[in-house]
Amino acid sequence: MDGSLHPPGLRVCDATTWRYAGPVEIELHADQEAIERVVHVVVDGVSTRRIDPWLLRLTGSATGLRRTLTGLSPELADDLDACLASWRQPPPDLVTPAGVLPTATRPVVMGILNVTPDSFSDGGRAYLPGEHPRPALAAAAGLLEAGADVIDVGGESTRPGAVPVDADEELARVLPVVRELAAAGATVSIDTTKAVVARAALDAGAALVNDVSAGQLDPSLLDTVAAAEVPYVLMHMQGTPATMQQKPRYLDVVAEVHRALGTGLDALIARGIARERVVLDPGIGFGKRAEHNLALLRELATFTALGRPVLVGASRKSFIGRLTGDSPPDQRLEGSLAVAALAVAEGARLLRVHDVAATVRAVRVAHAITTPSTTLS
Ligand code: HH2
Repeated sequence: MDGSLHPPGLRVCDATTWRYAGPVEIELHADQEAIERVVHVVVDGVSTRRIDPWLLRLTGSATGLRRTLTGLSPELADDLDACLASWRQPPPDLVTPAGVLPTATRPVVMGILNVTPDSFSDGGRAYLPGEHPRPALAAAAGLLEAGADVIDVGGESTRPGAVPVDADEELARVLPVVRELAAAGATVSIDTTKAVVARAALDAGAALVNDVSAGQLDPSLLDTVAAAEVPYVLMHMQGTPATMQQKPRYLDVVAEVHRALGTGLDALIARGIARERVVLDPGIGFGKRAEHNLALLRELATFTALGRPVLVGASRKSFIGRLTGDSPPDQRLEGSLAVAALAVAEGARLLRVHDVAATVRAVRVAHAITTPSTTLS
């Protein structure tokens, strides 16, 4: 990471005991001059550790950290207050044209509907060209029956090495499905990187756009989202689906993904997408090795401090297979449920999953445990 290119930013690394006046750990990312100035403004009780020329880790009470940051810039102190207030806290509800997703109250489950022949775990199950869209609609009915709050419809696999699909083919796969589901009252998300597909799906009744490329593959998609005033899932990916798993490299994956999502969120706002419509996703498996995925999941709470709902899409992914005796995708249920439950405990509010019924039950229990006000009447 080259700190000199960016405005200063901070990341709350750990605020687990902050509400009980425990210490807080933060990282400050700034140019070298600002990092060196901290030595002169740091207050008693705050310790500092230089990670690299642009990155400083500070640990101390929230009051001590705030006073130290004020010595650098009052805006940074305000940022700290905002990040602490959001740490593992329920984000506001997500308002979509099809209704409200109650992220403030409970985790929301997004059922995956891959209308593709080649998705890594369920390719071809919901997409049989001669019978399209009947199998897809039947699969969607099953997901809704199982308790999915949203159906995420995708017409192009993003697995490493998947064959790219042109817009006409993608439209032919997703549109009949989106249209029918939306007409039946379901909340539909369109999983695409193409503006033309997003536009047509929104016209057909989709209520969210899920773009694994963060607008990098077709930047006009962001204008489509801004004009439609719908929620947008901003996901982190290193590279492109074709290249992403070749050699994923990070100095500090959590810090780098955090910074990318923070700057990405600012860029979306500058482009006309309202902050309250953005969902953040660390992009499990997208340009990440298994250890990177584990680090991101371990420190998921750091992303909640950005103040937006956090989505996790780890269902059946290969790192779960590697941790469970090289199990194939359809035998990764327990591992996927473990990820979903722990993600909820760390503050995730949307889970993108294949196994909806089991996930709904697992996250209901995880949510009850992590919600002190839970009562069972
Ligand atoms: N993962 C996949 C696809 N879309 N979107 C978000 N926001 N987050 C994710 O983690 C994510 C995603 C890949 O999973 P899947 O759709 O099951 O496979 P494929 O891309 O092969 O269709």
